[in-house]
Amino acid sequence: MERVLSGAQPTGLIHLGNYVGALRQYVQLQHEADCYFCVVNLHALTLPRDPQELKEKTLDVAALYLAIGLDPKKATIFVQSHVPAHTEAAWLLQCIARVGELSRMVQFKEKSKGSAESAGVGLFTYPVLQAADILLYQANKVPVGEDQKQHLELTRDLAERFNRDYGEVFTIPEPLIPKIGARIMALDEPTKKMSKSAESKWNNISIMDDPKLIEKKIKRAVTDSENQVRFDPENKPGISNLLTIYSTLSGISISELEKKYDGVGYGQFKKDLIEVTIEFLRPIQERFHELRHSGYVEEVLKEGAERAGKVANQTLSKMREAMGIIQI
Ligand code: AQP
Repeated sequence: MERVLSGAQPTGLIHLGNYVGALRQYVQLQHEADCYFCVVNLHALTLPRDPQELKEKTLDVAALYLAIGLDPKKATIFVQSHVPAHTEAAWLLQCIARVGELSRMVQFKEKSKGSAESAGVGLFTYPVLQAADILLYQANKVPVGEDQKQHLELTRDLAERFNRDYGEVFTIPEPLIPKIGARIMALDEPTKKMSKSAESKWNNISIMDDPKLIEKKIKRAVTDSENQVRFDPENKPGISNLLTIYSTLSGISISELEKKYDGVGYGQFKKDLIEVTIEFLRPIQERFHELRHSGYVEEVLKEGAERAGKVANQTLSKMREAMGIIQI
């Protein structure tokens, strides 16, 4: 059976981009593969965070995993920091990673705002921790959005280098990037990706947004002056982005939607998309509220950490052995 590993950072509430690009795949994959899904809270420390908020958001994201349909009987759900093997494996991999390859990471350039001098070291080395997250589970497949493609390539390079220099320890993972929705764009600036940590609240739709806010956000979403519902990401990024969201949430293909709204205009299209989004999120939000403070999330995470720890420690032990780290 194939092994799958992926995770989301508790840097805010999951948004539709996270869902469409990655988490939607988690739900499907849990029926087909041996899946490990973590809340990568150590990654969230790469930029300054309020400690209390980080704790809450870690549990929020775990509760959202369950609310979107992840079943702890089928998939192992855990928090990254609960499996200490991740940080040790990251150190071992840092010793074979190169400054040059990490300097080429686009996300580092973006998040450090071009100023490497004042950027945190954790922000610089975080793709290596991400490689450790993946490689410890011998994952064959990693469901992610398009923004993670470069980090996955680095993970593969590190795994291949380790296997070559120290002997075969790691499975070489492949990214699973969806054909549609791999990069959901910001509603207010559709040439940039939708992001949790965006400054403007009009950037994204959080899975927990209430109907009124969803309505406001979609009404304000940037389109163009053509008033023609047509999928053309280059010339019509705003409307194409909304079509992608509409299609993935409703299950109606983009070409059918184009036909449906031919000659109808943006007003009706947005009105229907508001309805589709509210109805799609309603059961997820209800389930989130049922679970979040019930004690169940913590139970799932405890059991998940035990299960994940067993697999991770086996690989870590092989890494230590291969690198000459004495074990007693
Ligand atoms: N806009 C997006 N479209 C499609 N997929 C996306 N993902 C993120 N943004 C989009 C995918 O969601 C998964 C979890 O992401 P993450 O928590 O690792 O955060 P991120 O990739 O750094 O992006 P965010 O959500 O915008 O967070 P911040 O603002 O904190 O950086 C990943 O598989 C990612 O590819």
